[in-house]
Amino acid sequence: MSRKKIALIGGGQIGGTLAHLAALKEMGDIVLFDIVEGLPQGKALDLAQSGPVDGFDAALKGANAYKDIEGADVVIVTAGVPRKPGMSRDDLLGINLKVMKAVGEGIRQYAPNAFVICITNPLDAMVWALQKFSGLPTEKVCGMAGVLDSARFRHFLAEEFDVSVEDVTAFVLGGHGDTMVPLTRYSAVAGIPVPDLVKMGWSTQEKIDAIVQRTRDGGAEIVGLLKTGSAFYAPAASAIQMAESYLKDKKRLLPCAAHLNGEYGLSDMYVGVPAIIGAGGIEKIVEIDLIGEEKSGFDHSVGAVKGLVEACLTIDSTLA
Ligand code: A3D
Repeated sequence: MSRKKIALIGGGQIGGTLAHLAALKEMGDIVLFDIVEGLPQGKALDLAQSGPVDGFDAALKGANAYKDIEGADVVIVTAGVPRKPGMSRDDLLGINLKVMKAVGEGIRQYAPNAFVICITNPLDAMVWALQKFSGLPTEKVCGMAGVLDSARFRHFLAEEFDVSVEDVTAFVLGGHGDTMVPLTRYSAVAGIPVPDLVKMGWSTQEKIDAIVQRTRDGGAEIVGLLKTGSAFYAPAASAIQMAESYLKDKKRLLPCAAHLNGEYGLSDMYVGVPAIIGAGGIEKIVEIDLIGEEKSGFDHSVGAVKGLVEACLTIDSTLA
């Protein structure tokens, strides 16, 4: 059996970390693509030279031509620009939309059977545009944001409750922006919902509210500290989890930006929802009950994503 092929479009901070994780996990042979000459080649060579030390067998190749991604099983897209302090994710729309066009055309030509995971921001609008530009089936194109936002929520909850992160599950849905919706009712420690833990005196509602807000601001907190770019370790780990679920047909139920056509009352939209990822790509979208502030928060977030999609349509009418 030959190895799987993983193509990483964008060889920057997240792209390089993705390549490292994919190699360590022996997920397959890896092609790191970037428009900057030398950057992906240099990173690929450096990573390949860590193979004898870490004991992994994977071919790593840097590339500046789309032909090199030919036949990829998984494509993870981070091409574009990240935000700097003071910028919102939405400020990246114009420049990253052009990048999605080039990337989508490259995937259409050379990797039409791949499972594609987009990470480029503003996420929900960029994955929507990438699916259109690539022409791939909607169930084979999704966006990574919910796994990361939920991981941030899980980390803060684990710290608050002083328990292992492994025992904390959490859901953050909606668009990947200031309007994202961390759902405390669907978040738990070993199955005990967070609202019950508050009643049991493990924390207070005020502290949980502060954690919810810190989760929403999780990306900005890191941008403020780094000053030169945005988070990359946790975003890369999150996309790798999604890719593994596809390659190993694990059927993990993960929050991700999935194409909705009727689900949650929305049509032709990408937004963060719980979905099962298996060998068929996004195999099932799980419609959970949202009540009160959960529902209004989700609707508000969907409204923000719709605004970004409209902005894409204004910039590029071929998307209509
Ligand atoms: P960075 O380190 O700048 O890497 C981006 C790479 O893309 C650079 O090496 C560029 O040369 C390359 N690039 C630019 N244009 C093209 C093109 N047309 N074709 C191929 N490569 C190109 O950024 P990063 O890795 O830190 O972040 C990448 C993206 O992920 C940004 O848009 C971030 O905002 C986004 N991001 C999303 C999340 C989510 O949770 C959704 C989290 C963190 C970052």
